[in-house]
Amino acid sequence: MTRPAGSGARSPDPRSTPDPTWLERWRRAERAAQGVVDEHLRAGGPPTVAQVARLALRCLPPEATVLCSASLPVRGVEWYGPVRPDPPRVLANRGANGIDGVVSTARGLAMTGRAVVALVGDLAFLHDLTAWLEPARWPAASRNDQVEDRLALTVVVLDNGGGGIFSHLAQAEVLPADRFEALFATPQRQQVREVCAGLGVPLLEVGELAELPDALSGDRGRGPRVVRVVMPPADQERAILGALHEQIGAAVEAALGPAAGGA
Ligand SMILES: Cc1ncc(C[n+]2csc(CCOP(=O)(O)OP(=O)(O)O)c2C)c(N)n1
Repeated sequence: MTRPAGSGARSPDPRSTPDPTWLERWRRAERAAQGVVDEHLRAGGPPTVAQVARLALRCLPPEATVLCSASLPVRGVEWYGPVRPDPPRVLANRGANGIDGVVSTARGLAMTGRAVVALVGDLAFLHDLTAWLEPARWPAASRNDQVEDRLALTVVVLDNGGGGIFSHLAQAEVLPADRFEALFATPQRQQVREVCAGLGVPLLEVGELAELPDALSGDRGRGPRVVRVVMPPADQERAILGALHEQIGAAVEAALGPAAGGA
């Protein structure tokens, strides 16, 4: 950046004038925000992506690997995941955030011997059904049922009946409901359950958040399985999360006090 000619003024070196309150203020803001999300976790009601992500990442052991799918699951983990000193490893597919191939990625990770928990939306799950067909297609001679039986793979399907992310985007505001559903939300009915039954994939259904920790810990390492979390309709969840964001903002402002705006 060029200085005005002849001004001779030097902007202060930010490193030489540290604000002693800066770090403490960030910490206060962080504690306030985390407190609100913790309260939300205890709030009950239909499970939100914030609750599922926070609770899953809180109760999984450090040696677990979590694979996050687009679109709400990865946001849930990024925005509401707990802060802990020994977090599980969190991965997501690179690229244009496709919803394709997520279950296959999870299966590949599990085949390296890791305990893998994949958090996926219902459309992402339905987009990659061949991930479940693969072992059945292998000829008997090359199939290794022992490996398959030992896979510690849990695919958690956050089933909000279609592409929930789109309820958070502009098209939800401007399109009539039926057009929005047909073009973006693309809800599907009961398909996760039916597909699991058809493919012989063990399925556990979770209707209450409190059931999630047990669902994640049970039977790990006994072959791939699906945990379907029944989520509220996306527009209902959007309203809950909108209120949560407002509460976070208010708590952070209160924690920082009146000087916050000028700093
Ligand atoms: C291969 C591919 N097709 C389409 C999209 C566009 N897309 C982004 S998010 C999304 C909906 C995902 O729905 P779901 O997996 O149920 O997750 P949710 O939005 O409910 O979290 C779609 C279709 C994409 N990212 N990748």
